[in-house]
Amino acid sequence: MKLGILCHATYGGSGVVAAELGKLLARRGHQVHFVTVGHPFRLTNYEPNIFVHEVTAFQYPLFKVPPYFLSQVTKTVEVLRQHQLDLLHAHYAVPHSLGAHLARQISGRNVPVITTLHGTDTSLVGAHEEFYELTRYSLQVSDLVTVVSNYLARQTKDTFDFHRELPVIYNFVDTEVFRPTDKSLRPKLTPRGEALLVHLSNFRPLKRVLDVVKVFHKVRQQRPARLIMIGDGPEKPAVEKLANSLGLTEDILFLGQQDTVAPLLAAADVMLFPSCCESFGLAALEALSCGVPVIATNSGGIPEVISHGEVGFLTGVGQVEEMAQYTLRLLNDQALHKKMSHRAREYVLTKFKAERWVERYEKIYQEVLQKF
Ligand code: GMT
Repeated sequence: MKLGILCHATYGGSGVVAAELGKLLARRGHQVHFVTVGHPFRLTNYEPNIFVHEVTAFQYPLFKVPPYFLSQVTKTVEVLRQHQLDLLHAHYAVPHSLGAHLARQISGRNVPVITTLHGTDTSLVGAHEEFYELTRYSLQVSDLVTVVSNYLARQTKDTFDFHRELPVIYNFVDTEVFRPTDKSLRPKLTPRGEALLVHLSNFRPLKRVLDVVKVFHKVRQQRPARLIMIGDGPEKPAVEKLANSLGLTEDILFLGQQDTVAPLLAAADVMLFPSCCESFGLAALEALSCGVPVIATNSGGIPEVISHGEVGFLTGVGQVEEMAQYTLRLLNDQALHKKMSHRAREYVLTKFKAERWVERYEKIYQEVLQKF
């Protein structure tokens, strides 16, 4: 098949899923064309069958900001025609679903549009009155809408009064890249052999990054430990301020955005993932694949990813004390940690291995094309 993928190129789960999906589809022999504003951050090396069509900013004094959306539609029209695409797959409803729909109308190439919802596109952005009607319309004109968890399916039905089928295609992980064995960075990160905790996110308020520091503070009062914070975003100044006021600056490493996160995750003992609302939680899945148990909340789709007591522990949102207790339990009981770490890896291999879910997307493409 010749596939067009519209996705965000910035750091974030939806862009990761789209990029990883494209890579694996290309390896299965499909031709994959990304149409993006900026270069997708997980597509760093050349891969056969992958083509990236970056949208260029159209500058004109009349425009306060370049109309990227229109340029992305134009680029998609061009790619649809020139490469005779069979299908468009929009990741993240706003604005890609509408963009794909407009491009097919303008191009005169009547191809199916599949929209994959990732969470914040419907819960925060799409549900906002600014974009509600536009998002609802985009879902209606898509030939198929998929979601990344059962939780998101329910939420989408309720928010948009959407009653067509919503196949759940979970996030997945390349278990060859995210693997437990690469511990090469550990001595650099914990030079004195301390326990190592990790957090990875875009530091938006819903990630509750301040809770990460509060949990770490409690753990740190009981035993030597360090924390690596991967990512960047609006909450970072507040987090740094809190770390400073608690005297933790020596023990917290703010690494900023990183292109290669697997060896950093694999070096850690426990991941802290205290989000208040998460449709799935890809970062947690990547940690589990590295054999790192996760302390998270029982909100949104997280319980579909983390089974409490098996591969990590779940608490209510904001239950900092409980999170710290679970973390300490894991750090202080080596046998328990080993058991959970092993189970986490096995669990990912059986439930979330990339090939399984990529095949599911491929099958869905074929079914949609047959019916179209
Ligand atoms: O978590 C974010 O803020 C980024 C966001 C995105 O769209 O890039 O992630 C969403 O999509 C991921 C991939 O499907 C999911 O694993 C995340 O859970 C989801 N984030 C939220 O629901 C908050």
